[in-house]
Amino acid sequence: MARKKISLIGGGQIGGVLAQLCALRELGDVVLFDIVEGLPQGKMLDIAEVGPVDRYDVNLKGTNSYEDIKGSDVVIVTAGLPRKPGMSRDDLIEVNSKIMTSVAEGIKANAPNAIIIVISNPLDAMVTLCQKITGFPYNRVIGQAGVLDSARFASFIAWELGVSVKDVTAMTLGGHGDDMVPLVRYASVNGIPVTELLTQKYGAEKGKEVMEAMVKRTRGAGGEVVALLKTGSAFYSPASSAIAMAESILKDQKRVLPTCCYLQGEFGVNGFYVGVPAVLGEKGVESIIQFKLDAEEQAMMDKSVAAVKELVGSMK
Ligand code: TXD
Repeated sequence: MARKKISLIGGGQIGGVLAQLCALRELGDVVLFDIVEGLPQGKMLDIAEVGPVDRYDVNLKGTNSYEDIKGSDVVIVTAGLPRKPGMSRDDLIEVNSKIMTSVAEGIKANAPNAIIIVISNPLDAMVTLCQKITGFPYNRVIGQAGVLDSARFASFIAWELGVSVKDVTAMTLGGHGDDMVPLVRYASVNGIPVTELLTQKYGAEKGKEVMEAMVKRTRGAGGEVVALLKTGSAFYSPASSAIAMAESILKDQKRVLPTCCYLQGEFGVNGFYVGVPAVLGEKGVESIIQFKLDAEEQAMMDKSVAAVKELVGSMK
């Protein structure tokens, strides 16, 4: 089997962790691109020099030239500014739209067959723009938000119940904003409903309150990290989340992961990128998994989608 090639556009905080994770998992050869001279070269040299310790054997290259991304199977985009305390993701739209425009042009010209995973914020708008400019089919341009938002939700549940994070499944749908939709009804500990476990622990009323607090914390979890770091936003967790998606694509695993996908009628949404469960394989999004939302969930989804529409509409 030919070696896979992964290109990472943006060599900042998330880009560096992405490169290291690709190497540690030997997902393929890795190119790290940034406009800052020396930054991607320095990071890749640093990561390459520890191959003998971590025992990975992949080619790692830092570059300021888009030519080097030729032949990429997967391109992950983190180029763009992160939030500072007090900022919403949407505050980044103007500056990051300009960056995304040049990035998408670079990918289109040099890696026309790649599958693109966008991480840059505001996520739903940046994926939309990236697809528009590249003109790539929708199944090959997707965004990472849901894997991370879901992992945050699952973490809070595990900590609350005192059980292993390995045994909790939880999922969020919708946009990557404060109106995202954590799916309370389907959160489980190895299949046992979390709502039931919370009722056992606290009684029905207090159990509901505890769940509501976790939903609220999930929605604000990115901001919680920003407020602590003060100089940027989360980077380990978004990197690991995008790697789970990239790995499913590169190895054709067909994992079902919450993914920012272009919807054409699914969940009642038409013509917008929104987070939904998708099967990720060698073709990118191979299918979108639909199921019936109850009235409350649908109302939350509608609100989240409305926010995405407004955000996308605000792009010049
Ligand atoms: O889950 C998610 N989707 C996210 C998204 C979770 C957390 C943070 N998320 C967003 O990712 C965040 O709001 C930012 O928009 C991106 C990247 O975050 P990161 O923390 O990696 O930001 P850095 O460290 O500032 O890195 C950005 C890099 C930096 O090295 C710049 O020089 C580079 O982007 N940059 C460019 N690269 C290529 N081309 C252009 N034009 C360019 N402009 C800046």
